[in-house]
Amino acid sequence: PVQDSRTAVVFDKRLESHFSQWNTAFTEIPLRVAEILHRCDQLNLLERCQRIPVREATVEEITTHHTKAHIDLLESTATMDENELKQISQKYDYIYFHAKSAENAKLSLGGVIDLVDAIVSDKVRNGMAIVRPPGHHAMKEEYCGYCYLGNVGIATQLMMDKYDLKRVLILDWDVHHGQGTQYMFYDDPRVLFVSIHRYEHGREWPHLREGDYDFTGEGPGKGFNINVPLNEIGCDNSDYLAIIFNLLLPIFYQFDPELVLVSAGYDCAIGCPEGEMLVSPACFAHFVNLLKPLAKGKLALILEGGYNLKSLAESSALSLRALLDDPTPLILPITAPKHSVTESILNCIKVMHQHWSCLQYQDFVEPQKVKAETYPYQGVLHLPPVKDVEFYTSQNRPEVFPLIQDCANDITLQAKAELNSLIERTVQNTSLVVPKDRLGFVFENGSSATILEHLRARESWASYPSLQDTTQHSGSAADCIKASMDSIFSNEIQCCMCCLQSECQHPPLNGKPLNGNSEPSLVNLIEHHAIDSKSVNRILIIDLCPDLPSYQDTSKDSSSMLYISLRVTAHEGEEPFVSPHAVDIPLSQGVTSSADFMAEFLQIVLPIAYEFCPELVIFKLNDMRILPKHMSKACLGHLTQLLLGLAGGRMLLLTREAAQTEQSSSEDSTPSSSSTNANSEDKGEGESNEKRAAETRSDETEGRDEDSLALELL
Ligand code: X5A
Ligand code: ZN
Repeated sequence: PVQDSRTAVVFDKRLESHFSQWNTAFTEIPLRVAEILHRCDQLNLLERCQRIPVREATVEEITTHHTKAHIDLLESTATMDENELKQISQKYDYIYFHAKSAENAKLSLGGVIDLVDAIVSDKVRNGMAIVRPPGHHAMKEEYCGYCYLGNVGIATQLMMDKYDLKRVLILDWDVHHGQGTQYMFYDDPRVLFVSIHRYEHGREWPHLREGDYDFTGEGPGKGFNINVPLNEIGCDNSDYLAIIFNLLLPIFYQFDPELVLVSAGYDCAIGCPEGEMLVSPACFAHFVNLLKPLAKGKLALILEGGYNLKSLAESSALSLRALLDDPTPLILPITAPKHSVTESILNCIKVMHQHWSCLQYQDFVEPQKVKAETYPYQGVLHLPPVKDVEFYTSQNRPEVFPLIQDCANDITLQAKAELNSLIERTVQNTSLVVPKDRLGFVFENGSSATILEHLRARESWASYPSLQDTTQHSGSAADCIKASMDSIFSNEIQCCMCCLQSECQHPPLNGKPLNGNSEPSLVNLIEHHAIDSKSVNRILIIDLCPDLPSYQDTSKDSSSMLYISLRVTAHEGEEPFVSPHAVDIPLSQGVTSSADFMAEFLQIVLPIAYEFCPELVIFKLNDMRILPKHMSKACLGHLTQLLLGLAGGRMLLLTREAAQTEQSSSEDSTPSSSSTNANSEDKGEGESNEKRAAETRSDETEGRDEDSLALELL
């Protein structure tokens, strides 16, 4: 591992010692972390990370959540004989004790604390704890569900105490409800706890009434606990992304966390018999990519569950790779979420809309009535449930996904083979080519030197070795665009910024020439240079339109192109234009803040883009000066970062140099009153996109030239 890497990993051989000696149904086994490490090593990821050593958590640390009796009992198991271990294990729900359990639990927690501390104190940017035992089911004085100590909850509490953090986001994507963490912060508004879990109206373990969507927190913490119950198995990428786009991301952006912790259980990944869900390993890289712009990139993934070794290892490795900023692997186009998932999203919006103004326009939503009798259990569960309710078995379970359904204990060999080949097929793109350089620049002939000077003035200039090379390509606007596409599709660079003088006519699909009549139009260029000559199948054009063009349907409708215009102003009474090839959404009041913009982007643009599944994204920024004064450049940085999740990160960013530089008059909407606060106040210098996005904010307040701001976006 390299010492100065900005991504940290935590792992330790000692965490492979405790296991269940009697009950092989307890699948929380040492091989889990061993397999993850093996896969990460195969992909050469560990050597690119900084390793943070594990150490045992102290009594003081542990008692921020647990009682002294809880630790004492745990520690006493270290010297118990087999019989005693067996007996005490039986007192708890889904727990085994081993002579090494106490040590492993303390090491796991200690490692998590040190990782999170390193991130908060800016020693590293982000990281992953590949540790066991997990922690999110551990309660104040009760071991539960393979968990002894509340790793994520305790780390959160300690960081809030030590660094006076005011907003921490915990996203628990483990397929089980993280009740231990939920209880810990149920009345604390500083912690936004979000759990997406298999629920089946209470039929799924741990069968808690408080795992449902209507448990939203209490007292000052009301609105800061979000449960997204999945009421059927077989939920896939589309279901999870629908939840993230429609419900979670808007809230995350409004919450504006200072730190993001993920209870990263991979038991929702395809093939895991606990979750019986279908999330593909590559999709976790997208989850990470969607979270990275938050909290200035301060993001820690902490391993919880995940019991199919193959998909656990692949999913974890791809998550780590996303932390390292490798291009996000392509996933299949998303489709409509399941009906039951839509229902859960709407129910969550209904109970959350009063707490989160970003959801308020969805006032009309009518939730499904909660039927009390569908909940088999009430209150907190202390012992394994008496099975007096109808549980799903392989016999009576609704037909959701036959293959996965077969993944129960009675799985046949053939079904197992089919399942494995399905996993194999979803394990895609791990050998995805990483371009030589991440970013290139081209300048149209005659561009003033201003942009270049601004770039050279930056400390981060040195981290772009491609700059000098690609500037040699400069020529006409068309030459620039062609050169960018060549470099991108030959994997020389991942994305490229084109600084043009010519106006890329809007809308591009009407075929107007780029610059007078001597150059082809943008759409012609794309058609000839990418779609025809490089057989690119789908290109997404996102056009940030400053003014009021009405969309003219093109003579050359091409299903290879989708054109989305983000209209920042609109004529009165103007209707949205939607065709298979174009989406033009004029906001009736015009965009007045980053909040409007993020709402439109997260809930309309991103889902459409993920359904379209482009192989190249063209982000057309136009003349930056015309953007409304309430939309911050930091917001643009976030959009860029989010769009980079598409098309394997292949992006062409077209920006037009302003004819004359003007002083920026932009002011952000005040964080407290705006419904989305996508801004960062950090002025730190760094290599991360998030950092650069953050920098745009400080530039803005300093009143730097508008055209230089465009360059911060990658
Ligand atoms: C951390 C975790 C699962 C307990 C399984 C209960 N625990 N069936 O995934
Ligand atoms: Zn789990």
